Amino acid sequence: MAQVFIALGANLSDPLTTLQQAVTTLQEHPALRAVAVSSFYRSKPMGPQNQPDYVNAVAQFETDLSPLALLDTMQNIEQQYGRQRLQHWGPRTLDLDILLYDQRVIQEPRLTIPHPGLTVRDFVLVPLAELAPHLILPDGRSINALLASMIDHDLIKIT
Ligand code: ROI
Repeated sequence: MAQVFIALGANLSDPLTTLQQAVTTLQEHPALRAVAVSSFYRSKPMGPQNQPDYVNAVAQFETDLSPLALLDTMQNIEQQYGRQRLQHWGPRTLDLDILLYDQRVIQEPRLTIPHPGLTVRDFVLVPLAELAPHLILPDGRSINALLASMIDHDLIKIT
């Protein structure tokens, strides 16, 4: 089974409830075995500032799905929650990003793993470090070194 980390984010129509429900949907999915879920955090929008604050979390699973089948599964769940891609880097009902799939490096038109935002987004690194404090990325960098290089965390733990 592959070890995978999924980032969850939402900033429209009660994002905390959306994220809690999305975690349940993932945990109950027959192709995923739930391992752990991080705390939930409120974060300032990265990108355009004229949108609501986000709620973010990271969840860890084991799965036999291939990376692309896992991506399809995540996109199906996003659709189920009414995800609309209205504008690039704009607000979203639910965003599910595959951060890591074992130590695989994947560069395909539909899928880049590790997720390119992972190393620069505090709202991903902080919850990921909660679950995997000793994690080393495929390129050899440690999550601790990445966290230390972030100047301030504009994050508030909410649950
Ligand atoms: N900003 C925050 N704080 N959290 C997100 O999940 C998030 N997702 C995005 C963009 C628009 C880049 N900004 C975000 O896709």
